[in-house]
Amino acid sequence: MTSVADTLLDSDFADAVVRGLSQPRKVIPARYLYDRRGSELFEEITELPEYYPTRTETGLLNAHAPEIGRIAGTGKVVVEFGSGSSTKTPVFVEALRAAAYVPIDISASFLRDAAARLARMLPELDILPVAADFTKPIALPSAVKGRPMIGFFPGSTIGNLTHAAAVDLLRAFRATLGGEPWLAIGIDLRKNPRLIEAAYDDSAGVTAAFNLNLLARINRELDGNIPLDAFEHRAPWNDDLGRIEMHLAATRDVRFHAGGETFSLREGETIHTENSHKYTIEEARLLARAAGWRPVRYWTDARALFSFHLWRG
Ligand code: AVJ
Repeated sequence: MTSVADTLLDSDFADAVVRGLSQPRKVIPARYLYDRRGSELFEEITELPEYYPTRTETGLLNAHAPEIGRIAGTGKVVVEFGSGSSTKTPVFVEALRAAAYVPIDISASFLRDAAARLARMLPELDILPVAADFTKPIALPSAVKGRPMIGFFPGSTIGNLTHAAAVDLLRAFRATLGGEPWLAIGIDLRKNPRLIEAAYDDSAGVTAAFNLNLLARINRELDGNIPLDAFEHRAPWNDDLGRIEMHLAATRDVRFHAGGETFSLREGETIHTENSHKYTIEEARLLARAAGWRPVRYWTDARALFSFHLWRG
């Protein structure tokens, strides 16, 4: 079933793909990896042995969510940006004794399922889902406007953005939340690049399938004829920019059409599909300040793989 929101997002997708594949260096914004299939594959990634972020962050939340509640105060509206399957949500909304929960996600169908699952787990909780691209300004449901808010942005999703775009997004969160908001945010840390590369190119090939699903999505939704066997997944660490990148590399010269246009790639040419920036603790705190947030506290695991921060607007 296609909702109004899905339809609007589809035309965005067509524009982004045609524009991105027309560049000298081909690129498609990472958020389009997360259609229903992509969101499912991402959930599988979070359980891979090599993918340390999710289980490390979950450990941090289990250990420290009550303390976050004590510092920020309970009874607030929890607004989750890019909620996905909302798996980290119960521990957070319970520790915060949330007055209401507003999950925001780009995948409308995934959002509906996740909200329904959460409603069964936490029947008392007032859940108000919003299907939207949170990189754009969002009007929150009128039922929660003007109430004290805490943003919840786990998973190091902030790492998808360049530093400049991250600052803009974190400023936009302050505007969306209004008043004197708090933000609880997970940020993946810089570490041995070999560990990071393994996390983004797992031995079971799930991350490769996640990346290649973007081409399958183009074929499905934009009437494309991309030969998937002419592309392979690559995940190189970019040390200058402090990020792991995902690319789809052509394994031979290839020509296809999509969204009513024709495109070609030479062997070895890539489509850049995602960045995942890694921060030091100091860089994470500078990011907060650059976006007008005040860092209040942070927590890391014993191996310093991942960090979770509490900021105040
Ligand atoms: C959802 C953006 C946090 O960067 O680790 C995982 C996405 N891509 N493996 C990340 C992702 C490939 C993930 N984020």
